[in-house]
Amino acid sequence: MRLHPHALRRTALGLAATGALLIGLATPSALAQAADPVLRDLAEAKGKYYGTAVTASKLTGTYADIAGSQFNSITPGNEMKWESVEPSRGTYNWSGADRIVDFAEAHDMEVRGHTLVWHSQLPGWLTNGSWTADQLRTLMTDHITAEAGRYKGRISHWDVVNEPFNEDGTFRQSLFHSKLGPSYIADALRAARAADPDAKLYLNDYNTDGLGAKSDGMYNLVKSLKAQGVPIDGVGFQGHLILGQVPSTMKANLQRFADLGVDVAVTELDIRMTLPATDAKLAQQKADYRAVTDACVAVSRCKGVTAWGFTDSDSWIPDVFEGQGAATPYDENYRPKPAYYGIAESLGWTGGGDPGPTGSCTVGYTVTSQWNTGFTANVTVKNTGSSPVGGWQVAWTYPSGQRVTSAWNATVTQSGAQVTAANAAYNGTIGAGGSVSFGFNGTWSGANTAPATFTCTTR
Ligand code: G2I
Repeated sequence: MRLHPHALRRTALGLAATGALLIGLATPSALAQAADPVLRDLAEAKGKYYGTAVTASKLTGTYADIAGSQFNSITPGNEMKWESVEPSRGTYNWSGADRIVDFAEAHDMEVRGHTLVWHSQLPGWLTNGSWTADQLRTLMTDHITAEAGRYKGRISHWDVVNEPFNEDGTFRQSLFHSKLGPSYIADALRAARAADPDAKLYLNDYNTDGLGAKSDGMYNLVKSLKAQGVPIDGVGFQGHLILGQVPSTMKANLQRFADLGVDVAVTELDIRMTLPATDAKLAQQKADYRAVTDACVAVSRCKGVTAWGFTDSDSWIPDVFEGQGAATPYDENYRPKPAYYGIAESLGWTGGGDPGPTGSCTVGYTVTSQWNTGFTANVTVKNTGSSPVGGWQVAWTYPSGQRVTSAWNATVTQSGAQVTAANAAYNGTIGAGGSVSFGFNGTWSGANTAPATFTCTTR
């Protein structure tokens, strides 16, 4: 097994601390290859950061190794939201947020605080209360003082106000806007500046990535805040994008904000596709990740890019968009996807391009037993190429509502009718002409028709 020096260093530290057995590390397919680029080093050489959102509870093992070795900025996916930190009034829970900030410091990463004022993921006691405008303003500024104050000096950037706009560029009628009017934004920024004078204060929104009405709304707001001397340091462009639809005006849009005298950043990048992921879609996604990173590289006030989760196993997309996913730079088994190499190439990596598919494979699918509502199936993956492969992925669509319930010898995920199976840590390698099998139990009703076609990809 070859490991990148970063991965090796951090893994060795983990070992010393836990006394874990070496065999626990024997997961070659789950880790980057020695020749793979290190995104944080490439970004730093360009004067930028490359970041990821994370889930605090997952920060162990390979997930933590990759987060800490590949990225130099981190954003809590949910742990700093108001409902997370103050679930009942006056009762604070900082455990998830603390864990992420501590992890960042241990791995020399910046922290993007997310988020102080947002219409969503608010605690019930706040949304169900009936408040006067003065009471609500005080609750909001006290919340900012408590949270930004707690992490004072440890947060490089705060998303102070998140998603203040409607699609047409008018203000969203959030709890805050409807009670306080647009002045809540300036009040929030002033409170954040007072609580943590060194943090860069951002407004953040989605569908503002290219030129358009919503981006115009943000532009006019920032211009007027600057004119009034309100503390505003930057604008975040979330970048929740669809395959093949990176706005062609993204660079021009980032640049016009920079020209107002604020920093910019891509704060929540993911690029979703209809499953299953095919080689052609993954190649398009690589071009898309590269284009977004290019836009940031081309704008000197663009501080960095953050992926909204670095692995497909930790992404909000399949939960919200039925049948879509594969939106991040690493697959569910922590293998870098073409998108990862697209980012690296944009950041100046000249390692020779991504390894790409290294072979071809075929799939055999057999239902080995079936009963009233359940069945067991066996799937064989054969490497039909002339050289060994280091990993494989198989996908199919169920024609009659079948659901996979539990699998062995592969990691199987299902979104709607789409099923994706990837090798386990121990059976990614298949010699030329060789094959491996995995199995699963599923449910069916009416008919248990086998999938018509399979896609099979290898690395
Ligand atoms: O929705 C995508 C992002 C849009 N911009 C703001 C971000 O803060 C937002 O992040 C997502 C998280 O990635 C999700 O993980 O925000 C979602 C909520 O709006 C998060 O989803 C929630 C689920 O809806 C809850 O059921 C779950 O309890 O995550 C919670 C914690 O896992």
